[in-house]
Amino acid sequence: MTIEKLRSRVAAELIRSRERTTYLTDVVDDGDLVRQHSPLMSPLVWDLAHVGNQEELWLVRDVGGREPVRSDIDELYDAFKHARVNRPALPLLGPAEARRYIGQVRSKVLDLVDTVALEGRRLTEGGFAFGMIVQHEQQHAETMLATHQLRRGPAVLGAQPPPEPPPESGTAVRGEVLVAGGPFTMGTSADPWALDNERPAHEVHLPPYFIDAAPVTNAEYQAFVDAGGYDDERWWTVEGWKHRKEAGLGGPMHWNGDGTYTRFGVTEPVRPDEPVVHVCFHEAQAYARWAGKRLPTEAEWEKAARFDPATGHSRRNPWGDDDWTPERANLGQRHLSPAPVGAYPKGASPLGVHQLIGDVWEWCDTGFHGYPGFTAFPYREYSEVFFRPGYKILRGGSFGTDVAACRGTFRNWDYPIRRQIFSGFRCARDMGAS
Ligand code: AVJ
Ligand code: FE
Repeated sequence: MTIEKLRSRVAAELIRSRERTTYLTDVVDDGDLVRQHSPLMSPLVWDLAHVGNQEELWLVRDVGGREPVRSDIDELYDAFKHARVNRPALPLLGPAEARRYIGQVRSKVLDLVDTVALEGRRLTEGGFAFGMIVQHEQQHAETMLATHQLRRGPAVLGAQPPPEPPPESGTAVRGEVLVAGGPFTMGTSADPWALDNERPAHEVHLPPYFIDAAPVTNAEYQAFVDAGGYDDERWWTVEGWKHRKEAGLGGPMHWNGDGTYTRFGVTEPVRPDEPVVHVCFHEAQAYARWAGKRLPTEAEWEKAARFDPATGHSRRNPWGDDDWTPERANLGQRHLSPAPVGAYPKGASPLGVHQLIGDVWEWCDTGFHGYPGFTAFPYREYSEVFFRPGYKILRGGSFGTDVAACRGTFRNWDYPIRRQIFSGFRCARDMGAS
């Protein structure tokens, strides 16, 4: 790619992410922007100014070496200084002030996109710092979408861009795929916008295993509920059972218990063939044990998604190294739900595993850690400070994840009790186990 092309791609991605942020924050009134819809989430107006503040820190000040737009608010929007639950009590910028602030930052940044050197300095090589900020804004957009799901009251969201039917589905995808034992390349050293925790590429040997060809559906999950899975301690780990009791779990979050769920303010019958969403790691793990299976490890998930047995190489995404197109995966808030299993045959991996990218984040039974040779870049706070016990990995993105923040190597993590995120799962098992 020429430098000119790279500059216009960077600008286009910045603009696209801001369109989404603007949509998610303009569609509600000021009351809904400043209110806390759940103690798990920030007020939307905090996310809004935080996105601008990170952009100011990394692009205006660090990349550009420019004077601060505002030096008085860094502390308010530092995610490490204030837990989400405490953010509504802070003297935050109001909606109008926040919008003005992020607009001021953005106009300086668009100027930098045209002028800053994009080679020769690691921070900006290949547009990295800009890509990091695009991904950051898109990650917060998904977080804001999860906040919308927790908001009560009449529906306000439409899919963006306007609703389109998912691609014609072939036959529903069922069953498991056998992945032969052997080495594959995990992670990447080549992708210019890959974040530090995806690096470096390294070889991983796995014994043979089975992995589900599709995520676990609502109908399958319902069978676990109907079989009394939530009342049978055998299926749960000690930690999971403790949480199941303390939290009073009885089914996925946002299921109403009468065969309906409520999504973004709309109540409708649970669709049986969609991937189950809004389950925590413990629920996923209990289902898997009940089904005689287990959750995949992160490496098993990535091999199923990227490994091409014909070439021995790992692809960027299940469908290949090409960019995403709408027929390949349900990404980008184009639909406000996961799509039925089988809806994306063009996005299947060479091993025949479907819907690894998009629809629902998939819990993996692996903690968050650095790959061999990991180095924090550009700051320890993005990943390294989270390399500690207590988190579980999620892979593949959801219907609410933008393509800029999703690829076969992208790693997400959260606490195993969390389910306000768009989290589902698929199962795996050892060859030989049944
Ligand atoms: C990668 C989704 C776990 O939201 O905590 C946002 C992304 N990092 N701002 C998060 C992130 C800094 C992060 N996750
Ligand atoms: Fe952030």
